[in-house]
Amino acid sequence: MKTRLCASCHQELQNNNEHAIGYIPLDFLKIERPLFCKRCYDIKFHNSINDFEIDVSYKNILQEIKETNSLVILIIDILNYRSILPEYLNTFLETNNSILVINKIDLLPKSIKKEKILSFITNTFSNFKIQKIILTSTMSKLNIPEFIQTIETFRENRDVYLLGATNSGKSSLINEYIKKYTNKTEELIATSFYKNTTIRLISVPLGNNRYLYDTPGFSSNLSFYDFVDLKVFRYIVPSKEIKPIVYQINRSSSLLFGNLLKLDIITEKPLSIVIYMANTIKIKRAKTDLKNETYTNITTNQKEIFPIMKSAPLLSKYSSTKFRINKEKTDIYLHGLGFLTLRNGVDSIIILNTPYEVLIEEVETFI
Ligand SMILES: Nc1nc2c(ncn2[C@@H]2O[C@H](COP(=O)(O)OP(=O)(O)OP(=O)(O)O)[C@@H](O)[C@H]2O)c(=O)[nH]1
Ligand SMILES: [Mg+2]
Repeated sequence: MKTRLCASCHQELQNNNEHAIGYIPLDFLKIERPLFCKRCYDIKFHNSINDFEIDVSYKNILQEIKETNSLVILIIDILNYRSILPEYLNTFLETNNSILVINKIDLLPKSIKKEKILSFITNTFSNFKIQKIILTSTMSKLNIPEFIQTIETFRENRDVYLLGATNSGKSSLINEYIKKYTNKTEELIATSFYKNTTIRLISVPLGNNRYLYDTPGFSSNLSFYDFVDLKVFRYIVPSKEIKPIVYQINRSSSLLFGNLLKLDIITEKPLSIVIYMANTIKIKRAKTDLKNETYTNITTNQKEIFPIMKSAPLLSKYSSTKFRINKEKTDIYLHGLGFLTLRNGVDSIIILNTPYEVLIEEVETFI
């Protein structure tokens, strides 16, 4: 039988091993129209995903990029901005010209000015060789023509690679590019609200034997994205514009965000805390000194708290990050979960307890 490729992930279709990539039931292989492997079919039509190992080495991809002098476009999810910087990429960015695309801008409240986001990102990446920064959204179609034009302008007859953390929107952005040149929806790459959707390199022909490459997203091990399971993942990534929630805190207390975050606030005077996170996360006030058992009971038994990672360790094993607030307005960014703005909290102490060692940092304000 002749070799056929999945129309979405471009993997060779096979019907020998149901647990390997490219699997398709035999009967489908006989059909003479574009076909999807079972994994892509399930992603596209059932919104469900089969976990497979990522099938590439980033070191090899970066080596290939260097050798071919290809154009690199880094896709950054605005809610997970530092996750593009695993160690090896860090060194790469210091020496190679790249373009930064800050995607999912539609998730931020409209009141946040684009200029502020741009200046925040420009400062954050000021040590790297960046040729251009674009803010995009494939949802609200923000700057999509500019994104496509940037590829055309900067590629100079070279290959182009889109790199970035998982779920940043690489495949969705490439689909915007494909849509400009074809109206065949079956050629679009599979995307999903899960992590690790793309598991191998996918090449889109640009003509003249040049290609636009979609790559599997990488893990940085500093984001909630890298630690939570697929079920919880889809609830911590907002699906629409975040509606900030304001809490007034008058005395020492805690806020529980599912069992992903216990926020202890030690305050002398009233403090206002604005929470920018997926509105699917249910927050509950609680006492600060919870015993393991009480915390476990609250986070397993109560319907008003969500989402819950079943495999989370005991509360006493959570990692804690402490901030003493010394400004009238302070922004704290929790990678992959969202951010907080604290107002009037000078001298308050904030302790963020999480089941995983994620990166939590005070950032230059962009709100
Ligand atoms: N709100 C919003 N969601 C987006 C945007 N771009 C992509 N998404 C969604 O984000 C999710 C991930 O998109 P993908 O294109 O699959 O992301 P990816 O970077 O290819 O992910 P991996 O293949 O896992 O590395 C999907 O549910 C997309 O619909 C955007 O601009 N705004
Ligand atoms: Mg992808």
